[in-house]
Order: sequence, then C-alpha cells, then structure tokens
Amino acid sequence: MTALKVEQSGAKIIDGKVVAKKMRADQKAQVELLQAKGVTPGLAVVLVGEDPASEIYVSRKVKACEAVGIKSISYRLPATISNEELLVLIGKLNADQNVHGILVQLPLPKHIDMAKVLETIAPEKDVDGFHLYNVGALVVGRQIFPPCTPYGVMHLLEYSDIPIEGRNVVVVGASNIVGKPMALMLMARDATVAICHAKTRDLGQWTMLADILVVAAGVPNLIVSQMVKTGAVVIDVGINRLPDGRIVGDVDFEGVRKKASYISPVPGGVGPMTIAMLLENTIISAQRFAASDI
Ligand code: L34
Repeated sequence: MTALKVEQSGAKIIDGKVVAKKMRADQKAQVELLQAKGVTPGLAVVLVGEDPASEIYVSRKVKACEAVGIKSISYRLPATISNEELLVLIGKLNADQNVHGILVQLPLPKHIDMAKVLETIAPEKDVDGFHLYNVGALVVGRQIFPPCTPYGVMHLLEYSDIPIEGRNVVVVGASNIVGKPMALMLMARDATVAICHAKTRDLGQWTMLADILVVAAGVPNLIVSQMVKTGAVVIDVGINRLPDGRIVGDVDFEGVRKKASYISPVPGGVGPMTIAMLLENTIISAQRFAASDI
C-alpha cells in the first residue's frame, strides 16, 4: 500500500534554494556578531583560467558572500600562470590576517600540480576541506572543514528529517570532492554505506538496495526508475550541460520522482547548498580566528 501511495503522489522535492536561503539569514546574523567583535569574515576566491562552468560557480559564490556580509577577494588568474606563481599567491593569502578562507576553484589547468596547491593552503583556512590534514580528520570522524558539496547533502537530509542511522546508503561516484567524503560523513552518522563507481558491475543491483541514494557520477540519466527502490530518498549531485544548453543531473528526474519518496532536482538541489556550506565554513573559520585572539 505504501508503494501505491508513493506512486500516486510522487516524491517530495528537496529544494536546495529554499534551504540555502533559510541558512543565509542565520549566517548573516553570525557575521554581524563577528563584526561587532571587529572581525569581518574574509574569503579569497582564486580562479585560474576561463572554464565557463567555474566562472558561473565562482560568481555565484562571490554574490552569496556579499549577501551575508563576508568580504570576498577575487583573484582571476590566466591559465598560463606557473605553479610557483600560484603557490606564492597562496603563501600570501595564508599570511593575510584578513583572509579566513581560501578557495581555489577546481579544476585547475593540467600543468598545475593540484595536490601541491591544495596542500599549500593553510589547513585552518581550508574552507573547501581538501587539504590532506582535513581529509584525514574526516576519516577519523573529526570534521574540521567538511567539504562543501557532501556537507550540503547532509544538510539537505537533515532539513528534510530523513533518518540516516542504520539506513542503507549507496553513493554512486568515488571522487575526492564528493563520493569519498560523502561516504565518510554518512558512516560517521552510522549509515551502512556502499560506494559504486565507473567500474562497478551491475550498478542497478546495488542502487536497488539504497534507502538513500546519492549520485555523483557526472553521467546524464545514469539512474533510471528501475534502479531505484520504491520510497527511496534520491539525492542528485550531478551537473551535466547538454549540447542544447540545458543543465541536468545524473538521475532521470521525471521517471524517478514517481517512485522515490524524496528527490533533489538539478538545478536547484545540491548546487546552491555547495555555496551555502562554503559560507558556513568561512564563518566558522572567522569565529575560530576571533576566539583564538591571534
Ligand atoms: N575548490 N572547486 C572547489 N570547491 C568546490 O566546492 C567546487 N565545486 C564543484 C566544482 N569545483 C569546485 C563547486 O563549487 C562544483 N561546484 C558547484 C557550485 C555551485 C553550483 C554547482 C556546482 C551551482 O550553483 N549550481 C546551480 C546551477 C548553476 C548553473 O546554472 O550552472 C544549481 O542550481 O545546481
């Protein structure tokens, strides 16, 4: 009977824009408290090259900072910049007392040593949570700066009152930015987690087990309704630009929404939350800075 009910009414839509907007009011208040103590949270935004998608994301981040009172400082660098020049800039930002967060937007041009760049960012300013120190912290269950996209997914689940403990979660995609940290955060909440990836055989057999299915593979229409358990919660992290300019996720939204209990759309799902969590981490960094009284 429950199955029939879901079929008739369809999934509830998890609206990331609404959640991000609600968080923004609280973030604004936090920033005001900091300002009263003489600290204005500062975020350095570094964009190398001219990747059109990165341009969009970065300009949204800068706007969102403005909306809550975080001072963002943008560094738009040519794709031809050398490793050394980029590392020198990061060194300066590490030393700058007005900068509480450093964001180097990925992907970086091929000739840049990404690992070296991420490890040069001071861990206490690593609001993306990509530094090895912060990755290690996450592994042992200490969240210092949780990576923004999976952190945003956790907030969406919480906001929608979706229980996590003891549930079967399948994460499709094993990237360092989303899949792996996502799995760790869910494990920290006592979910039973499986990670699938491009080499997984018979993906549908795995996804069918999921009470909560998180998809971050970067493949349009990878997940169709036959692969989803009735009543499952489906979170779509994929962002794919089709040749006609449309943006779609990894999930066949129209098909799956008839079978799921909750589903997050693309756009308007996880994307806005990635930005909200970046603001959150930047504010937390500024609060730690204010408390440490350096
Ligand atoms: N360093 N690099 C670093 N940190 C990150 O957290 C990211 N990521 C990913 C790519 N590289 C990064 C982002 O910022 C992905 N990402 C991101 C951020 C925002 C949005 C999507 C991805 C977003 O706002 N998405 C909108 C649609 C935007 C559009 O029109 O293209 C949405 O509603 O989903």
